[in-house]
Amino acid sequence: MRVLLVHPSPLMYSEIYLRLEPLGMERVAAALRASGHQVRMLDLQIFSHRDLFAEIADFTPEAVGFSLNYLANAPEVIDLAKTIKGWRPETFVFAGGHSASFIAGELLEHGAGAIDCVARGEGETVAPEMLAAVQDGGLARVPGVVALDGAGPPPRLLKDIDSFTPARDLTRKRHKYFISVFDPCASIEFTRGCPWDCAFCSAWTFYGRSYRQASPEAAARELESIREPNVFIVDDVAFIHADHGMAIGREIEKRGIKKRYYLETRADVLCRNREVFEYWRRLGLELMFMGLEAIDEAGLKLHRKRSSPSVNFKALEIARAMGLTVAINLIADPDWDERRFEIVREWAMSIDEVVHLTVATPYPGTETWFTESRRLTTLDYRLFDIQHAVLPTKLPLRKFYDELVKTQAVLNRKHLGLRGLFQVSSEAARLAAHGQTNFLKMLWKFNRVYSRERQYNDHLRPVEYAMRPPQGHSAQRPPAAQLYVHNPRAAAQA
Ligand code: B12
Ligand code: SF4
Repeated sequence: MRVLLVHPSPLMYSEIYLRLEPLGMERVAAALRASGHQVRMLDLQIFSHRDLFAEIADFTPEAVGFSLNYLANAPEVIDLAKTIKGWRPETFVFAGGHSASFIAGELLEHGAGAIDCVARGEGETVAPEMLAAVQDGGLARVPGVVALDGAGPPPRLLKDIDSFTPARDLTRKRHKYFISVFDPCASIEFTRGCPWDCAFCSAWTFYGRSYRQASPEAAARELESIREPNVFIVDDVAFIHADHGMAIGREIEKRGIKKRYYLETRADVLCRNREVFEYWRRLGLELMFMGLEAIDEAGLKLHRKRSSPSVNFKALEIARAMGLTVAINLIADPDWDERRFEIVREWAMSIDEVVHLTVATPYPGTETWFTESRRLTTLDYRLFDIQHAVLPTKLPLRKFYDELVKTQAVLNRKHLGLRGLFQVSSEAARLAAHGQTNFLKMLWKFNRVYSRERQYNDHLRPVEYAMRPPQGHSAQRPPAAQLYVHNPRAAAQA
C-alpha cells in the first residue's frame, strides 16, 4: 500500500526551544517498509497543512496515519482526518502514538467516521498487522487495534528494540531539527520504558512497566549512520544501568564516532552511576536535562518522584563538576501563590542551571488523571500541553498566568539575556555561517510565544472536541486494566 505518515504541528514549547525528528514515526515507517509498503512521511512541525494536501494530491496514499504522541494535538489530527476523508473517502485513516493509545475510543467518536482505527501501543508491531488486515479483513481482531466496529486484544510488545532502524531517509529538511545550540540535531533511542512510577507520568503505564535495552553494537551502528553532529538521546531516563551505558560508550570509542550528546536522566541515577556520565562526558556529552520537579520534600512526595532535595543538589554538583550544561524542570502547582512563584524565581536565579517551569497537568494514562480529573476546569485537549493550567488555580487564572509568564521570562532572560547572548554569540555566529539558523531565531522568539494574554485567552476559545474524563474516579490508583496500554504481565514475559 502507499502509506503517508504525518506528525502534527509543534506545541508552544517547541515553537521556541526545540524541534526534533519524529523518531517514533520513523520507526513505524521502517516496520511498514519491511512489510513491503511504500511509505512517505511529512512532519507538520516543519511543513504546513497546505504542503500536506499537496503531498496527498501527489502521492495519492491509500492509507494516511497520524502520529499522536501529544494530547494537545488531538483536535488538529481529528480535523485533518475529517478533511482528508471528506476529500478522498477511499483513504484508510488511522492514528497511533502515545496519547492516541490512551484515548482511542474518544478519538473514534470525535472523528465521526473519519478515523478508521487507532493503533494502540508500539507501532512497529501493530501497524504492519493492521494494514495487512485492511487488505485481508479482520481489522477489529488485530492486537492493539481499536476500530469503528470493535477492538482487538491488547497490543503486543516489540521483542527486540533493535529490530527496526528509524527510516531517517524519509524525513525531509532534517537541518530544521535542533535543540538549543545543537543545531542541527538528530535523535536516537538506547532504551525503552521506565522502571519508576511517578504519579504524573504515563511513560511507565504506556509500556506496562517494561524496560528494554538496545544492544550496544546496534546502538553504535545506528549512531554511526547518523549524519548530524549532535544527537538527542530520547530515553526517559538515560543510563539507569551503568554497564549498558558503558558498553555503548566502548562501541562508540571503538568505531571512533565523534558527536555531541544531549540526554535526560534522574538525579539519583546521576549520583549512583557517576562514572558512566563521566565517561560519556569524554565521548561528547554536553547537555543534560533533569526533571527535579520540586525543590522541597513535600513537592517530591506529591509527585511520587522517589528522590530527595539532597540527592537533587548532589546531582547538580556532580554535573557542574563535569562541566555539563544542565537544564532542570520544576512543576508549577496550580496552588502556587505570588510568594511561591517568588521563592522559585529566587531559587532559580541563585543557581547556574537553566530552569524550566511546566504546569502540573493530569494526562490520560497517568494516575493523576484518575485522582484529579474531577477537578478539571477545562476539557479542551489543546490546553493539555503543560503550559496551561487545567486544574483550579489558587490565584485568579489571569494572575496565575501573570506570575507564570513573569517567572518564565525571568528564567529565559537569565540565559538568553545580554550576558547569555554574549556567551552564545560566537556559537550563534558559527552556526549561521554554516546556514544553521534555528538556534539564532529561537533567541528572539520568547515574547512572541509566551504571553499571559495568549495563555489566558486560550481558555476562552470555543471547544469543539471535549475530553472524556473517567467515570466513577476515586483518590486511589485505578485497576491495572484501566491504567496500562501494554499489559504488564505480557510485558514481563517479553
Ligand atoms: C523524547 C521526548 C520528547 C522530545 C521529542 C523527541 C523527538 N525526537 O520527537 C522533546 C524534548 C522535544 C519533547 C517535547 C515535549 N514533550 Co515529550 N517526550 C519524549 C519522551 C521522553 C520519549 C518520546 C520518544 O521519542 N520515544 C521513542 C519513540 C520510538 O517512541 P514514540 O515516539 O512513543 O513512538 C512509538 C509509539 O508511540 C508509536 N507511535 C508513534 N507514532 C506513531 C504513529 C502511528 C501511525 C502509529 C501506528 C504508532 C505510532 O510507535 C512508536 C514506536 O514504538 C516521551 C515519554 C515516552 N517515553 O513516551 C515524552 C512525552 C511524549 N512528552 C510529553 C510532553 C508533555 C512533551 C511537551 C509538551 C513538554 C513541554 N515541555 O512542553 C513537549 C511537546 C513537544 C511538541 N510536540 O511540540 C508527554 C506527553 C504527554 C501527553 N499525553 O501529551 C510524554 C509522554 C512525557 C511524560 N512524562 O508524560 N518530548
Ligand atoms: S517522570 Fe521520569 S522517572 Fe518518573 S515515571 Fe516518568 S519517565 Fe520515569
